[in-house]
Amino acid sequence: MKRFISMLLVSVLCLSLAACGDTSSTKSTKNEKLVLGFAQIGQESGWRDAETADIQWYAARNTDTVELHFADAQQDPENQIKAIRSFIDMGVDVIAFAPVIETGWEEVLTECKNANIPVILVDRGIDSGIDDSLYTTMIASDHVWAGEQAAIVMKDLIGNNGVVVELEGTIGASATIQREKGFDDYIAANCPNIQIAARQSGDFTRDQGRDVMASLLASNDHIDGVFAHNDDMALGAIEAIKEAGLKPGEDIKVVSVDGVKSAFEAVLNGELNCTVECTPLLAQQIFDTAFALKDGQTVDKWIVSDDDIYTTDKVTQDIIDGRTY
Ligand code: GYE
Repeated sequence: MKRFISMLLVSVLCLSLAACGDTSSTKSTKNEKLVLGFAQIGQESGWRDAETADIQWYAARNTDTVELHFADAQQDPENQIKAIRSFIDMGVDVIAFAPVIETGWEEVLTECKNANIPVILVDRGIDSGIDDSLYTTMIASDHVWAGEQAAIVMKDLIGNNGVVVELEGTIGASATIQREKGFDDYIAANCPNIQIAARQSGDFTRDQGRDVMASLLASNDHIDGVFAHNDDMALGAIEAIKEAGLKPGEDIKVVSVDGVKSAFEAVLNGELNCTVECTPLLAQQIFDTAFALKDGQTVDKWIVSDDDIYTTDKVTQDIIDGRTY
């Protein structure tokens, strides 16, 4: 079984490498397969890797009906724009991408529209000021909801009183802006005795989560709670809290968003108090939607994920064992 899985992984890798290097036109010369161009953000988090694996795994299992062209933008929106332009040149049926940041997309999305190629935004949105006819649909979690849920849990954990710091994701990303809005608005409206003492970006990475938390611990006399905009930064913050001689989950409460397996393990061992789920398993919806769009069907403007909240009372070893990412 292990051997089978590793062979499949190799073929997924080959497929994605072949896809990256392929700039030839496929639509006009090939068959009735769905040709999808996907411009991924990068590999900043375990969550991102899970999303990529899910998409590539789906494509590898469905080579008879699907042709995936996958590009990794290495966290640079300019690389995503280049990838999207190369998908337009290839004449793909549908373009999907996870916008690194919210702004800067008008020009390239206008080019997609002029080429009659539907666009699916995946897991992050674009600035609401942009003409929304420039994309067809968005498949993503409700990040404002996640921020609000994190605030509600934090309020309960610290007894509606204390000092909280916030580890922000990538500056300018919708996931950052909306999680922060959900969290901050809830605290401002409901928790007059909770002070948000600092907000600093850890760019959704574990290393920066650890470094930023270490400096916040050094510059603040007392911290009751940390809200990390993703699990990787929370896991980094947990390391920093331990290095400072404190107990994460007890001395400092830790709440984050994503719900990856390593975060569940930290919830089970008491170091992380809660992770609000944001599912990265979007491949089925992405491809179903792309098939519908190729077929000329109309789809909802926002296909919202169904996510859950995982606190200590909810995470069991069985749940962890059942988590694939
Ligand atoms: O939470 C984070 C990732 O855009 C929803 O990006 C996604 C976020 C996710 O790097 O871990």
